[in-house]
Amino acid sequence: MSALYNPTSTDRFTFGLWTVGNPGADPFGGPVRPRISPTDIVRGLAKAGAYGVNLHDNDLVPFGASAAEQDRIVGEFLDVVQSCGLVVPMATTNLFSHPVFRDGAFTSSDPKVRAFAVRKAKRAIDMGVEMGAETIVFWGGREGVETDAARDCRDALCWYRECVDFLAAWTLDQGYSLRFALEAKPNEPRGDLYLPTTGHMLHFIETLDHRDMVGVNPEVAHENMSGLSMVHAVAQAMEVNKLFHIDLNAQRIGRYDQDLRFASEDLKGAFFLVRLLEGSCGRPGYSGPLHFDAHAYRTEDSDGVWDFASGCMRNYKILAAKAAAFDADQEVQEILAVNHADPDGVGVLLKDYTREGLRALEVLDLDPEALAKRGHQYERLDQLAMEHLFGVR
Ligand code: DIG
Ligand code: MN
Ligand code: MN
Repeated sequence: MSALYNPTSTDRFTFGLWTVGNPGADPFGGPVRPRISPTDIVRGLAKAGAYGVNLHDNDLVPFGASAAEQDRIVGEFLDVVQSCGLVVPMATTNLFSHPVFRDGAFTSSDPKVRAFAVRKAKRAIDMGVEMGAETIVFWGGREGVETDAARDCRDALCWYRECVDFLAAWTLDQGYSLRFALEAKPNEPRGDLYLPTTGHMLHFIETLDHRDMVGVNPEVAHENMSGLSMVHAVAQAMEVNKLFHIDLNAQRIGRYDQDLRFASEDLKGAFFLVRLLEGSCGRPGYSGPLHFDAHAYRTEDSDGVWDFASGCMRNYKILAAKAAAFDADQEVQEILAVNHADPDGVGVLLKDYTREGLRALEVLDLDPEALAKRGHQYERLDQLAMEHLFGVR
């Protein structure tokens, strides 16, 4: 394989402890690989060329550990992170594994469970700050129902908002300069999860007290699971400056959350996503960590796990090079220029309403039959993208 696409720490690639540390268990079978310790994961990621490592609180510190135990574990971990030259850009809280959260954490009908969840999240945020994290992700893996008889969804949303607002206010009160990134998922492990897509999250954020410090963490698999476009979800978040983090992986439509190696499915979707993140058509890209929330096939042994990690990073770099070549392609630029042309300056009429603009709009010579006859050369344009992807252009 060409060394041209070997990752380096300047590429901002990160992995969660739970990704390369995934032992391969699934609902139908137990683990197939020996567990890797967090410190060995850090060493392996550094060797693989990653920039950073992320974690849930309980990926590192056992549930219910004492403060002294947590301090010891975190201290040892940070020593290795620093000696390996990695960083911890993101931290998150596991509010989905322990049975206490079986009917939700922030949306549990039991206020004592909600209080416990907020207290656990506070402790995880403190730990994240100690590690230098700049972003706290919240994935509401248990925030949902199997039956809507359980509670009114409006109550759930109200409790969700209360908990996020409380944690945001506490974070500011602590003087932490953190941002929260909310991660959507349409279902699994609950029958229906609240706030199932990035679009839902973007609206929810606008209802929060401290909305400026809250953004989204879209995941490829989670948008694709509901048949939606990750490219459009990310673009909508970027347009309003709310892409605070991103979970990169791959997914086949109509299946459980596969969390596959990045770009190993829907290659064209991954291509246009990387093109968006790298900046295209003169627009700025995304400058945050490129996080792979994915894991190796259950068929893989321990060596295969590192093949998986390398493949995630290499695929991103290969697609970034192909996206740059596509945007530099003279024929691509010509087709886009023709399609976006506005020789009569009509577009500006619709930017801001004025009565003068209205009068100009009313007298425009707009012939729908003639407009309907225009071809767009999208078949040629998409074929050009495909030929860049095939490596024949
Ligand atoms: C699942 O896609 C979620 C959890 O793994 C974690 O809370 C979050 C972090 O990226 N993604
Ligand atoms: Mn996932
Ligand atoms: Mn995720």
